[in-house]
Amino acid sequence: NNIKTVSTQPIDGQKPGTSGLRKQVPVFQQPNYLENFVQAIFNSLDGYAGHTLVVGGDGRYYNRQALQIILKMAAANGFGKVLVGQAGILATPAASCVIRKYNAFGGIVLSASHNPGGPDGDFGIKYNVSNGGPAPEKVTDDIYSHTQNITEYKILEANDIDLDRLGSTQLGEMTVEVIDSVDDYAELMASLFDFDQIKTLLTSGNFRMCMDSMHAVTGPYAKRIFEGLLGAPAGTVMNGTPLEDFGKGHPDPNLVYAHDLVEILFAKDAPDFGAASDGDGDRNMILGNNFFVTPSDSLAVIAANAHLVKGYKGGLAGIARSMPTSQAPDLVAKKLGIECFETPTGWKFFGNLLDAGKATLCGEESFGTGSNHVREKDGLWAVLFWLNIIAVRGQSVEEILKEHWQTYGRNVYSRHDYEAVNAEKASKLMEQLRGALGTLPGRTFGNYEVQYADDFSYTDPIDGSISNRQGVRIGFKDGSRMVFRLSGTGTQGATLRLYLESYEADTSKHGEDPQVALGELIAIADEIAGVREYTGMDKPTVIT
Ligand code: VG1
Ligand code: CO
Repeated sequence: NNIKTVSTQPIDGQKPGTSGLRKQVPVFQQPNYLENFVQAIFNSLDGYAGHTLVVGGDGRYYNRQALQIILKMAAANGFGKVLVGQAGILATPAASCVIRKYNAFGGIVLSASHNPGGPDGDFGIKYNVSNGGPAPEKVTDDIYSHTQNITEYKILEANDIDLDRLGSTQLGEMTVEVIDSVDDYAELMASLFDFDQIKTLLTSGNFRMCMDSMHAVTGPYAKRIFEGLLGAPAGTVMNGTPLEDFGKGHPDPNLVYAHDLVEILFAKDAPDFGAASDGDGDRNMILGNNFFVTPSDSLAVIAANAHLVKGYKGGLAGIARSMPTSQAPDLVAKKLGIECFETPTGWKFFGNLLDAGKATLCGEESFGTGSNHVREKDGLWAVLFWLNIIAVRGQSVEEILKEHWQTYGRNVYSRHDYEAVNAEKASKLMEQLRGALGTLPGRTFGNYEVQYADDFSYTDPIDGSISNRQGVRIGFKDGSRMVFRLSGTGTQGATLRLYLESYEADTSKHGEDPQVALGELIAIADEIAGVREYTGMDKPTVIT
């Protein structure tokens, strides 16, 4: 047969981060770089012979080439079948949906999410397990150790597969089936949300929405769902054609990078609702007319209103949020009498809680929200959830938020990112901070007295696995918090993330700009950690 065994050597630095292996495209294009990592994934797996693998990506530069390599390697390594999205496209939540629906053994998702794409941009690859979610740390650690010991990889010598034509083809002993990228996902959405009610809202003539797909993967999904199934006017989806370089943009749905949408929603005659998603479709930003919804608040509002939505009428088992996410969801959980779990950053930590039926909704401050319908965060799901809530309540985004704050108080929140910092200096900042933890409790800074200071450690309540050093948190007597951690998704230098939160019960202060409300905490963070000194920057690169 045509299976070729190629000898190779370990390549340094193939350690998966918060969400898979992400590097600049030229790094992935080095001889054997991708092949080594893919073989390491396969070497770490047991019992997949004859089973199904799902593959697809966000359509960025190098997606198609990488897919051809992965298909031939999957065939050479004994998979029975591969399901691949048409044109190589599968949004991350859609890949999760497909893995679950067809009981696949696992999946490979090609994406560097919100990082820019193109020949000089980033590329990424991650492995998802049979529940449809990102591989847990135990698996990613195992993959990493295989990359350090690899000696050969297997690949089938064959012609490339036509990824644009739907249907099945034989690749050696393995079947490749090119599937419609949207069908299964759209069907799942229709099962969770009241499409008739949302359609009535979108076609009523007095509700306007705008969805920015940022030239990234959700274009075809958003067009089919909003403009097709839900009857929104053509043009509702902007930047809706996936491009290999995302139109040279930075497909990160926040107030800085989703500027096209922000301009429209913060104009005088703005539409009622705006949303954006990221490169691979798992993040979302929700905007109202001249109004921004903080992701942590979005999770809290979704939880508080879940009983209004078809797929969640039965109630929530629990909520889970990442540690740096604000405590707004905790307040909703308390009122509902359900548990709110606090996990490390990264969606892989939600998998066990979802599988065990302990949590129904999950979210992160980084514009990620999702539920037990798949095992990834899901951008368009969040947009549909909001539309469904609006359709039922008949209120504006701003009204919904203000009522929410009236009921629960407001968790004023902001994240400050310092990007492309010298990696050594960033580690030094974290080290000195860790060293000072013991000295902080009891100390007073201005109006704030430190109650606790620690480096977050998480014990998974389901399998007992422990993850240490997940971020330094400093909590104050009045409930305010700050968290420091280094990003695990960047590809250049280090990114320092500073997360700030304070609680405001006084309704008359709910309109205040978070940067003002958090002003003193921001100054204290600098005093404690020496942010400006170590980063050499006097202000953050991005504020969300
Ligand atoms: C960031 C976010 C984290 C998110 C991760 C993957 O990680 O902070 O909340 O889960 O990106 O999201 P980090 O380590 O850079 O802080 V995505 O949409 O990039 O897959
Ligand atoms: Co993403």
